[in-house]
Amino acid sequence: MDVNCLSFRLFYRFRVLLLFIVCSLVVGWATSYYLWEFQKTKIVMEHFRKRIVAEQEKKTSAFMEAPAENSDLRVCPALSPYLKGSRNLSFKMSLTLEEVEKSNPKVLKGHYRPSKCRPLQRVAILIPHRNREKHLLYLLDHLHPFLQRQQLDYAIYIIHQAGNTKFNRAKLLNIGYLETLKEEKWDCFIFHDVDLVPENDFNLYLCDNEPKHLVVGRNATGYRLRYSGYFGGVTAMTRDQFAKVNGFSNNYWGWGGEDDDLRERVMLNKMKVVRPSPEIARYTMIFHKRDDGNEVNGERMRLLRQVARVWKTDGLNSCSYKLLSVQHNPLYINITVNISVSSQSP
Ligand code: UD2
Ligand code: MN
Repeated sequence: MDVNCLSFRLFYRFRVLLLFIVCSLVVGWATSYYLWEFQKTKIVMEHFRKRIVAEQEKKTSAFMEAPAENSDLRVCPALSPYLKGSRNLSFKMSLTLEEVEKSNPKVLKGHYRPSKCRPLQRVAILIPHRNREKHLLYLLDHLHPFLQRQQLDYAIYIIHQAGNTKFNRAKLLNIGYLETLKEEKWDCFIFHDVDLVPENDFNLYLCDNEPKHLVVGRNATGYRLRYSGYFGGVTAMTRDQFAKVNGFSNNYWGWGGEDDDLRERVMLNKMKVVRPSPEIARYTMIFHKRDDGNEVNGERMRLLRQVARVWKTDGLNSCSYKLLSVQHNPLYINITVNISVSSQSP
């Protein structure tokens, strides 16, 4: 073998060795990166878990007057063992109500209660609605499994505004509160937009010692709080907290202002708004345009200036409407109402 050939072979082996070392380094780096990311996720989840358990245990005492039935069962843990954390949501165009019903066999007439433990709060989810059937379907598809993983005793109510007159989100939610209390003595109310889907099941649909705002961030606003007093989208108030502020105002027709009005009422009653941490309180808002019949309310600024003067006489105690029907569907209870100005209390 001549010298040239020998040096070529050595050089070739050296290059193979070098390639091998580079590949090993890359594979090693990638593996350790993924292990580190995995470890980090585990640490973050554990951090959430500890913090929420501590917070929830502190609040539990306020709800020790537990529901009478199933009283032989132990109280559900402060944090359900079934939680999965943050998830990427997807919305299937072809989804049908039958499919969602099939995948939630334990929900009966819109209601679910865990069989293995006893939750300390009974939670009514109230959703104001008109002409948003697809959004409702997507929300039901995500919310039912989400709430079951949280081991809640809950029911989903849709408060449906009949007719084409201006939409009134706040009044529909007042009606939801009044009508659902005729069915059961709910402890906690979640006022919920139909198009907001929670991304992280550590965002507990339970009430606190103070009114709770559950939407810190959403996809459309870069997951940042829109402004410091923001109280829109999804909020949780106990039966007593909501009664204390006399509910929402009934006078906000069309888009905007009613959420700020509720916050004013909370402040006037010496309560404060609490929020879960921003990593948890994240939502996807299903894209939509402004609906016909929900045009911006030009009166909202004027109304907001008079909250302190009118809150005691405008709210739950002055909410007049005509109840048209209450239907118990498999996945939700549908309450249809006529709230046009001329309608009267039932
Ligand atoms: C914001 C608030 C919302 C409310 C509203 C002003 C967030 C995330 N949400 O929502 O809580 O304060 O501003 O009023 O900041 N709806 C129907 N049919 C209609 C119109 C409205 O079902 O024709 C219901 C539905 O549940 C919807 C909600 O009312 O999610 C709020 O209306 P929007 O989604 O049009 O208003 P948006 O997204 O600006
Ligand atoms: Mn919306």
